[in-house]
Amino acid sequence: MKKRMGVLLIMKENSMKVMLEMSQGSKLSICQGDITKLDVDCIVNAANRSLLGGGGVDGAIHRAAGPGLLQECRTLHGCETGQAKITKGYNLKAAYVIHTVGPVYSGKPKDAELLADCYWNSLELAKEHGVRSIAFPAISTGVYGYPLKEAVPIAAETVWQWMKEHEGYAIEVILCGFDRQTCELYEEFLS
Ligand code: AR6
Repeated sequence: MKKRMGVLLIMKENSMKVMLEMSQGSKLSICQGDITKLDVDCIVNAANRSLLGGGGVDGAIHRAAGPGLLQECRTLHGCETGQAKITKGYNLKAAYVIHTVGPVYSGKPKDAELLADCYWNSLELAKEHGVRSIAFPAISTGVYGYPLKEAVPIAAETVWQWMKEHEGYAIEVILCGFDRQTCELYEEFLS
């Protein structure tokens, strides 16, 4: 992927921009806004190991999905860092929520491995459930302190690598940035 600077000026809330496409219909898009509002088969939650809710995007997803989500999460008995578990979406437009646990940033090489695992394992689980459109928040870049400039290339590269390795499986993957800066970094990286 070539890097190009300063491409994105302003993206409207929840507007989608296709960045990369494959011949059989798979797309990698970016979107700025609230992930809970997206009309996709599945949204990914940046959860913690308890899977029992929290702040940030986790809190927003639980609020939007309603109490059924927490009830189902209680039956999952947590999740290890880098792994992923799936639930229904309850009051969300999305039929499914995949809960993955990003690393707390420590500055060690293991962080990048675990962050990549979150994207990869979420996509594997999505495919097992026949998901054809999935949106990711920028995992670990909030409370867990992963620097955006380091997290963005890992997210984009892992997702694109997975899509290339599963070329026969048509899927739209959306990298959803809550703020403009996140989207600008995705766009610069993917352009
Ligand atoms: N839609 C899209 N992205 C969002 C939204 C939203 N509604 N809200 C926040 N973000 P964070 P983490 C972005 O802190 O760093 C929770 O308490 C946000 O701007 O939600 O993986 C969990 O329970 C940031 O770019 O998740 C864990 O304890 C990104 O989502 C812990 O936080 C991730 O920020 C996980 O920390």
